[in-house]
Amino acid sequence: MNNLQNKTALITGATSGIGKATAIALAKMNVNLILTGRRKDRLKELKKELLSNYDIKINIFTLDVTNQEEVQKKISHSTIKQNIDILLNNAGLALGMGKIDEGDIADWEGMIDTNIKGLLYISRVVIPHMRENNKGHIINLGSIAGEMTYPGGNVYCATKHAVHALSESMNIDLVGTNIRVSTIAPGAVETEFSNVRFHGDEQKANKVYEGYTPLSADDIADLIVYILNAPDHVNIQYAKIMPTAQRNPYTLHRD
Ligand code: NDP
Ligand code: 8X3
Repeated sequence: MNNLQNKTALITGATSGIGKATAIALAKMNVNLILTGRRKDRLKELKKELLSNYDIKINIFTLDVTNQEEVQKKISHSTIKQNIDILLNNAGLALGMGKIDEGDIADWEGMIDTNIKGLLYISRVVIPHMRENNKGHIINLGSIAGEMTYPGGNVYCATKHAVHALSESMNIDLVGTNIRVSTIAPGAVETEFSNVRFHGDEQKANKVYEGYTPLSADDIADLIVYILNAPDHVNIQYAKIMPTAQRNPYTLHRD
């Protein structure tokens, strides 16, 4: 069953990891794509790859979700905003793992600006059109860090707690419409996430995934497609997905 055929999805952070894997998975379902992120070369490469394999429409443009003016200008373009059936609020990052009294203020601001404010800026532009059309599906990338904090997780965990709260709020504020809102809360997924968190320190990043099989970006994309493809009367509001080796942020079995 493919309920997604010919729909259009806007993905933030489509240049890597979960966003990129979901773009590929949705292309396979015949979904037209609006792919965004800051790295233009990666967007171009992905568009080329997808167009050579799938008969869909793809629009790409660079977008920094922390820049409210840019978000407003680029997403407000009428041909873009009127056609969005699916919004994947995926762009996000962790920066650093310092204790609360040692944290880098620029890192804190980067996480708050991207994970909370960026998600809000995009949603504020897209949701009014979904309401006008009385249809749509918003998927927000939360995390197990949005349920439970862990040492050094402080501000990142706070931003993901905020994402969970905003997702719940979206569902409440959109009651009476056909717009569905889903939060995905993954455990460890091997992407560029840890390289970004440790500011490019490969050794530290690789250690995060040592001794067990982490989730892959494709595992999350599969879940996202399942949630989006559910019949219109089914709203999967919250989905937590973990590697089998991990049961919560602290409880992780390494060989
Ligand atoms: P990646 O680092 O692989 O991908 C992050 C994506 O976000 C990139 O495409 C990046 O694109 C984009 N991005 C970052 N900052 C901005 C910005 N200011 N404006 C626009 N795009 C931005 O990590 P993941 O795929 O793992 O992360 C995706 C989401 O999943 C994040 O919200 C993360 O918090 C969440 N998550 C990840 C988990 C994990 O273990 N990996 C677990 C739970 C949740 P570009 O740099 O080109 O702008
Ligand atoms: C990413 C998962 O546990 O590193 O959100 O915070 S974790």
